[in-house]
Amino acid sequence: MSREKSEEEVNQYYENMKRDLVGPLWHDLGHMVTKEPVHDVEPYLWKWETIRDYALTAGEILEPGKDAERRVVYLQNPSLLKRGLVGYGTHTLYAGIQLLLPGEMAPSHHHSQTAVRFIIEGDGAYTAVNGERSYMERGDMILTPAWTWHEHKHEGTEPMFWMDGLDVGLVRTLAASFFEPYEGGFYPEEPEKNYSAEKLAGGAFAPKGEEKKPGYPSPIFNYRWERAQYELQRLSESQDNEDPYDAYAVEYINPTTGGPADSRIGTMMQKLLPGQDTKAHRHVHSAIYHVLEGKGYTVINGEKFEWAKGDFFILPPWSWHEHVNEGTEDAYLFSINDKPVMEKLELEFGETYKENNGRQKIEKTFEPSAIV
Ligand code: 1HN
Repeated sequence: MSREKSEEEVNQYYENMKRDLVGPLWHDLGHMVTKEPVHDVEPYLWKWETIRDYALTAGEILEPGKDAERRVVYLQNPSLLKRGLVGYGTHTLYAGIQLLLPGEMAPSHHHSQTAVRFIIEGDGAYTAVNGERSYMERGDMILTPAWTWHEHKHEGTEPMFWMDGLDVGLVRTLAASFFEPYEGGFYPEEPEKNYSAEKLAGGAFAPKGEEKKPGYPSPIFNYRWERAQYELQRLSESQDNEDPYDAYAVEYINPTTGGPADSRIGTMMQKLLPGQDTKAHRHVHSAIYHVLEGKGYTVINGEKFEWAKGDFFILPPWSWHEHVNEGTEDAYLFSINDKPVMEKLELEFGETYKENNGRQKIEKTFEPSAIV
């Protein structure tokens, strides 16, 4: 077949296409269907002291239930802010640090986002989920599944800090966000207190990667730190249980399904023994990490992110990463991820780093950079 158009006619053709909002796939296929995941999620790290100070100062400025729905300082990924995505840690996940002071209450509401909480500091406050109270202690992981009514109240004497993890970016992208306050402020209390934590022994965990069976929603709201720690202690007694990429790791599960505790946000706790390091791998799912205990670093795409107790960092999708415990004590890393969603959509995929015995070359060390 002969090509009969002059260069000028062809150029005009492309100009006309733009005007009529159609496009030539023969030019653009490579941008639409990339050979590998393309994203604009930067890795980043926040120091605990910085976030804690901002939260405490918020304690002097406003009160939940009076001036605000919740008193939370959220983590803002700088690369996503450039696209106007406010409150994004990764393209799918949000994390914020909530402060509740003694005597304060945060009123009941519900939303289509699913939420998990991880308790950082303090005790004597509870979250009520559909009226069932669960008192929060350091290291606990609490579920607030999408659409459940939830409120918080502090009956203790010291400031209480916890991390909220929600699938804000995912729900926004899918245009599926709904929010509603509870009329009357607080949901009627159910008689049982700490039911899920006490009657159901405070947790359900499985070695990372273990095969899962299908079933029903999780009856556990509060996955107790004591139980997670016990499980990790048991695993770390034998090197056979070591995961090459995540050290000793448990995923919080729904005991009735064997699947993830929350249906959209994955939750994991890793233990690294003093001096222990892992090999690098990468996967489609992204994560937000919180350092419960310890001191060390994570290498993300050749950049060293040094962390200590309380810090938070972003693991972007499809990024090489390995962890190192540099301290003399055990390190515990809690993380939330979007793996359950990727798995449900059959998009999850991973790869291991083959060179240099699985260790990346460190090219630079991360420094937080305030936006000016
Ligand atoms: C939320 O409901 C809570 O209930 C905290 O404590 C943070 C961030 C975005 C959307 C809903 C809470 C939140 C949130």
